[in-house]
Amino acid sequence: MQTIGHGEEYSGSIINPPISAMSAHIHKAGFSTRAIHYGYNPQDHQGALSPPIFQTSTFAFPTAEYGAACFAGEESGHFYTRISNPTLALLEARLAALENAEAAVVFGSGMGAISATCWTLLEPGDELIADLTLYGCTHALFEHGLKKFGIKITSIDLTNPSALEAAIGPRTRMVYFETPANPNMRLIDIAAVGEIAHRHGVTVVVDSTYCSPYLQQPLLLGADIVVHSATKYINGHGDVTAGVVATSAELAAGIRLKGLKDFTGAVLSPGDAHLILRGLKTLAVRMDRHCDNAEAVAVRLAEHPAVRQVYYPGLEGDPYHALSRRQMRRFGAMIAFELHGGIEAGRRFINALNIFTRAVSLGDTESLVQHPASMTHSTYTAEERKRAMIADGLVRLSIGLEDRDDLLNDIEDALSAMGR
Ligand code: 3LM
Repeated sequence: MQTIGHGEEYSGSIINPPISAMSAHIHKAGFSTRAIHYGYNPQDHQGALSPPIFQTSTFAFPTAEYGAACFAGEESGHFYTRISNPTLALLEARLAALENAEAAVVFGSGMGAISATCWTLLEPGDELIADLTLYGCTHALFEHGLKKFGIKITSIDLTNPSALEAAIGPRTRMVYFETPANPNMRLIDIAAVGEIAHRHGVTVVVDSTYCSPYLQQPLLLGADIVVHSATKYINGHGDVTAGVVATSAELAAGIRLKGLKDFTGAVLSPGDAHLILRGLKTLAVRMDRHCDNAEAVAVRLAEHPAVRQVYYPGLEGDPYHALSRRQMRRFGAMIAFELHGGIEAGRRFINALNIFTRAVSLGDTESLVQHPASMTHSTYTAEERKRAMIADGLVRLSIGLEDRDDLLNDIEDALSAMGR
């Protein structure tokens, strides 16, 4: 039973009215086949190859009784886009299929997805245990938002999962982490954390933005909820902000009816959902090319005498190399590194690049470069950054889809120019 008014109940059928019948062969198909076909049959839409965009905020009720039944949860039709919409429902079904989830809910941003999840599942007095390193705005949501409303935030080093056993208390409800972590590329063992958390009835939330569903599927490893900034690889073209939560049908229904509908209102535009559906079709080929380029860049940086340290799990000497081989399909395309000359050298390097674009965000076709301490992670105090292991001199690269040699040459040239 689910109600759209003030009712608390949301078990039973999720508000995701049936979309095109999904034939079993698509459900079991490979990743790209699902990314291209899942949940859509052109014959249901006058043969249109590309799914129509239902660019509407509201839906007409045939009768007053039908409208009331929708609000009472007795009818499953779409009736307001902040709750559900056919274009959003298709994207949700497709993303759920790619994450091996029962259901997904999409949002107008990654922060919308994360806040809706937290506001839905946590109560004042509850404890959230988070890893030491988080994306800057997630850190701000936890430290400045949730804390203000009586939720206890405990930060521990989850790269050592046994620390979790000791940290869990009677009010611990959620453990939250990114893997790989933005920006310092620490990796966390999802299965090991999940095993400990579940022994204590604690919900495991993984932000898998750096991987996209192509490189890592946390639910298969034991996580309960996976969140993404779909602004990044999932869309992949730098023209949309979006987020997604993929989880069980029951949790997704709660996050939709509370976190999305009432607590954040962070709804995604149907037009943007359409762009993401288009981006998803090439996710696998894009990710493979991102990874090919990043592997070459990481090796080149690691060999360069001006470079003090490269953080990339694909490098054999990286402390997370073995774990990345276990839980990721490939090593991803985010690289962090420090130069011997520290922050000043880092700034000179960033300013000397020509093909890399100086911009925050990640996962786009364009290679991007930014300075976490003064940009994405400037929500941390200097002291907090130290604890989170975000060095002041750290430079972050999001490796794009340009020709590999052009990227390598741009980096070589910038490293040489920096010394002059
Ligand atoms: C960034 N990150 O440049 P949106 N989770 C992770 C993220 O990296 C992000 C979000 C959630 C960056 C954005 S910084 C002002 C630009 C791991 C975003 C939040 O709300 O869709 O931006 O997702 O690292």
